[in-house]
Amino acid sequence: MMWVEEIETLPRSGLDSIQLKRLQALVHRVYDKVQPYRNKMDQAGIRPDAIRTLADLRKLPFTTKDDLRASYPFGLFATPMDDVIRVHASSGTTGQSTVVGYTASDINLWATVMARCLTMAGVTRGDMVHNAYGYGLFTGGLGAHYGIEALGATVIPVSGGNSRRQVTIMRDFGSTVLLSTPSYALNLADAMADVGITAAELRLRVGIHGAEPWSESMREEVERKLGIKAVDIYGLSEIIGPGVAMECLHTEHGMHILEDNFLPEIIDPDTMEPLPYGEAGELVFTTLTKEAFPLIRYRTKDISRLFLEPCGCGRTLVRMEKVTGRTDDMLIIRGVNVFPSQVEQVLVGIEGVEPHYQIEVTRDGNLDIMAVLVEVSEHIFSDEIKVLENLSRKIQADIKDMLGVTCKVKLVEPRSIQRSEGKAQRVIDKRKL
Ligand code: DLL
Repeated sequence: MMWVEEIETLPRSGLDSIQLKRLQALVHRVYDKVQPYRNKMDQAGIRPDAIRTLADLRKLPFTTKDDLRASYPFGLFATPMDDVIRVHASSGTTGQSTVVGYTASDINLWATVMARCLTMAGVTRGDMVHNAYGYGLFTGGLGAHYGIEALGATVIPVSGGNSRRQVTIMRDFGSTVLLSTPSYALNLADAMADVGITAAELRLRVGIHGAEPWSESMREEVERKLGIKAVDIYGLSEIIGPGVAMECLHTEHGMHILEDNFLPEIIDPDTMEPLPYGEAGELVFTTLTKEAFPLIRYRTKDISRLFLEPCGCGRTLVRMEKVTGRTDDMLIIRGVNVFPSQVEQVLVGIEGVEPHYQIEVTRDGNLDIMAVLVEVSEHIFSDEIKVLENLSRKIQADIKDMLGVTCKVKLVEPRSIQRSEGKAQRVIDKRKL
């Protein structure tokens, strides 16, 4: 168990004073060590010692994904590279992906917050944990892995894919806890049906699912098909990876944020003013304890709400509502974060293609299917079938290279994609979550 009672059940004033101390130290540190932060603070006329209370947080400038891209790959790191022992990256396999780094102490912190999250779901040393989050640049697999080990439970580092084999492993090894995206949990349920293994033959007790949005009806389906209690876990690479917030077994109303490390705010995405508890808006985080890649007021673009009401588990940590949407157009396709602008970037480099396109997302069973409709130019359209086939194959391969996602490509006639009068509607998301 990793139940840090002296922090997790602190009265508000105790948590506030820990946060303030850490925030002050952080602001001094980034001002001294990270040029882009110093520039931004200078521009805003803020000196580090202007932070006297937690309310002064709002004086600090926001950080956005664009800031991260502008300092790609390591420009926002606050420690020398010699002290960085791991990097991860999200969204896209090339160019402007978001790169994050960890010192040894950051990896330790990550393992601890992840272990604290697992504890919220009742995971203990005695558990056999089936970790089906992807291992690699994605933070899911390795982030969860270190947390499971820190807790002292047994980790099965199975990663994603090969679902039938996974089901056999779950049965033979007696997995008691499943970690996966919610959609992959449903895939595993299908694979069970395919190989003829029933939930009753498994020892699974709880599933910890996140990395993509999922609804209450999906939760019911996962619980019914796998015979488990399914809980939500939230995180993002920029802030640390999985382990930022987690549902406990007492609540169906939000995830406890590990706010001794990750200081949350909700802002109005238009006015950028902080909103009071209970109101929906964009979630913003400041990392209070990270060394290599600290972030100040990072705009997640995720929409949520914060609640302070006491929870049955005894934790006083603030809770965030299940993420209900985003303020930008980011899509999550089979666990990969995809921005329509990345698809556009591929298309503009291809001869014979018009800059008119639409991305259609559907779900076949539990699998996300992305189709890209692309207008071709007049002269290509009247060409032979073979030319069109080659073009479509090239677009598919280039998108796969750029994003790591296989999509369907449909070439359509010139001027057949509806022109909009304002903002083009690039995405049609037909998934019913
Ligand atoms: O998805 C980290 C993670 C791994 C979380 C495993 C939970 C479990 P990124 O790839 O950087 O990191 O994607 C972060 O995914 O801004 C949200 O839009 C979305 N997301 C993550 N968790 C949830 C969730 C990982 N529980 C982006 N519900 C975030 C809804 C989620 N969306």
